[in-house]
Amino acid sequence: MSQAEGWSGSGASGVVIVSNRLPFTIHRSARGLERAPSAGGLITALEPVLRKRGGTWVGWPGIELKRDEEIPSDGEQPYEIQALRLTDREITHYVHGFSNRTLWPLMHSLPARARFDRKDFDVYEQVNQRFANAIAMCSRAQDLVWIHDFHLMMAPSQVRLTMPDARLAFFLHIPFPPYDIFRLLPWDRELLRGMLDCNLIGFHVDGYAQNFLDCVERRLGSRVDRENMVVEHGDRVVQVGVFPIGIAYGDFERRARETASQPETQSERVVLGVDRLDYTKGIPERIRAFERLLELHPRHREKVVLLQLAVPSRSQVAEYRALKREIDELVGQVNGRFATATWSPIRYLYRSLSQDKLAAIYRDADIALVTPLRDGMNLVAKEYVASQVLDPGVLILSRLAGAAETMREALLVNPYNADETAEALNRAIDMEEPERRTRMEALRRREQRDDVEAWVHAFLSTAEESRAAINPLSVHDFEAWLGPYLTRPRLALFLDYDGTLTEICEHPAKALLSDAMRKVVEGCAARDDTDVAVISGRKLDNVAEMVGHPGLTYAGNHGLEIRGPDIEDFAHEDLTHYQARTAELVAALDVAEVHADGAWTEAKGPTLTYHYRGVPPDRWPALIKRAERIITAAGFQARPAHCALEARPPIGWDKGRAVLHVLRERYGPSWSQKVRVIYVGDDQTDEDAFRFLAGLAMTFRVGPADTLTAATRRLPNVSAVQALIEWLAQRDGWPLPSGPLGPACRGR
Ligand code: GDG
Repeated sequence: MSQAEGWSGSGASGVVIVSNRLPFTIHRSARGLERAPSAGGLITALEPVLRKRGGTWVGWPGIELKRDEEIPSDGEQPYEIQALRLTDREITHYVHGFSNRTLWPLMHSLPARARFDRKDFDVYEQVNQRFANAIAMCSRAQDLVWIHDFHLMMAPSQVRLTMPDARLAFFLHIPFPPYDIFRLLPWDRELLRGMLDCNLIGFHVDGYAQNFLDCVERRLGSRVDRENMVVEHGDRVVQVGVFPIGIAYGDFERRARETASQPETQSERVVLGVDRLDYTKGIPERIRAFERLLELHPRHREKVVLLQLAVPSRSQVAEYRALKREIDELVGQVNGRFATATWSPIRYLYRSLSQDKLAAIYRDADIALVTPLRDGMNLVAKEYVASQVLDPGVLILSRLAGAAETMREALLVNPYNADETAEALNRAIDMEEPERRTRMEALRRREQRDDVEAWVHAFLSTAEESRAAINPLSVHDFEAWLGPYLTRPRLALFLDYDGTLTEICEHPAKALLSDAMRKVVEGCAARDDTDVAVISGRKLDNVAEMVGHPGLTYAGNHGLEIRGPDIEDFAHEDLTHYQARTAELVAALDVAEVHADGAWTEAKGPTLTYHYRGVPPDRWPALIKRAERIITAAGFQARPAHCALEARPPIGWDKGRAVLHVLRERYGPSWSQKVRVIYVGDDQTDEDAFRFLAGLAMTFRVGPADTLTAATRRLPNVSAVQALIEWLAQRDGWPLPSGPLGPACRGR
């Protein structure tokens, strides 16, 4: 038995399913609170799985419950339920706001419908945090936590904070749009980073996975290996996979065999549409295509009907109510135009049916017209196929549904093209039995084989087995990133010191340059087309001494003092003034006793660093707050750094401005035509340079991916920096080592 089969509620390791909605929805009625099955593809797919295997389901019951209201129990619940209560405000901003009005249209490549509202996003983040808390409460270390869909894209990071070793997996049920759509979201990087805190991320089709990888590479600067579908996220490697969802095929087939015909399908030939009432499903477009059929091929009048079933959905959102009105009117228009005394072309039902009835209707429909404008997968197409147990019908399927990637034997159409869809309908109505049978049998075989159990098994086996690894950083990566960029005669290479050229040490005096790093930096400096500058928060003399190479440019105190070949020595004009004031600041910090338990201050002339690395982490927030207050009161700016606070003069000067100063001094005002710039740093203070140099340089942020960066790319650690500098030292003309560079570039 594989590990995946071993996941069950009773076993040592279980599965915790997390989705916005629980598999049931609570309704208030005269009899009190009642349960009803939830609608939608995710629930239809996963509920039978948990029913069979056991485990826990974390989600929201779909209603704001009063404090004293308990969820009615269902005697035969074969798995645990962890119900999350959402307030009215959370429902407004998290469900109807960010999930339904921002992400849903954007992810379906309909950005004009998307609304971007900071408040909605903030509440989305808070509710994701609440889900993360609920997950932490009900899962054990060995469980697999499987988070579902766009409502919960940030929950993984929040789980990771409290359970660093949790086994987290994510599946997106809707499309992942191309880069130029996803980047429209003001918080796109936050969501990408949220997902990347999982070990495995699954999509329905390869196109969505590729779009995701594009966004990760271009928006986060992470290293991506497309061949193996893995992403380097700080010191972790994340597996991305393609898992096209299936349906409970056997269930549908059985229902279709056992349920009697329904009145809705007992007369003319039936073209069937079944959807949640949603603008992505293309219902108005479908009605127009059917109208077009009746215009182009009048012989079908009085012989064919369009039976459209629409399940009420998101009716709290104004756009969905408007869509309902649009469909009502359209149905009225078409029926008004073509109806005769004995025939109406469109039969429209706005309600939910039982699965048995649905299966019987699928079975008896001659044609399924499944034409979403965009759809992650679309289960209706698959359910129709599974229900074709008698005379086989014809499936017409939108090319823009994920299902079209595999259901090639369907008649594929562009849902925006009414003429094309009308012609496909005409062809389907006339299709002879042998062709219908051939197409349907092929479709049925595939759906039977790739059913929902197979999907769950494939996903869980990958989650269990995958020990995602990424090829070590190699010359090919640097060639791809920097080859096209290094097109000027000279290169100016700016390097931060602590955490970039050396590991961060307990005490700054211990952060010595390794021989190997020294060798590659010197290799770069020895080239007559490359100028190296080291730019640090240390004092100028100190950083120059630590590196110890006379030919380099050095910038100390975050660039307040600069010295180097071909530039006049520079000291910012306010240096002396602030030098005097740092002494007062040291005294103020002393008085406030923020030095207790191993914190200490390092006065560096006009700036000061307050180091709290030696203090137990639970005391950090209070100490930081106190130190920040004192620093600000003394007229300095308090800026976060690595386990430290920097007190800097508020004079609008930072590492970014210092870099520009060096470039102008050394190469003149038109420096950008002569020189290419690379900047490598690991610290928050380097972010000033990354922001300043955006579009003007290639920038690298070193270290774990636990914060956002403005840098172009990320490097995981100091070894990777060494490999980069080695590549730069040996570039063009020099013999390049093949394969991995330097020592192992993986995390230490
Ligand atoms: C999301 C993605 C992806 C419909 N009417 C009734 C009813 N339904 C059921 C169907 C089907 C489900 O609703 C709809 O599933 P879809 O896949 O078509 O669409 P979404 O709800 O948008 O689902 C989608 C899916 O997640 C899974 O990953 O395929 O792309 O958007 O199962 O049968 N069920 C009942 N009565 C109805 O009247 N009982």
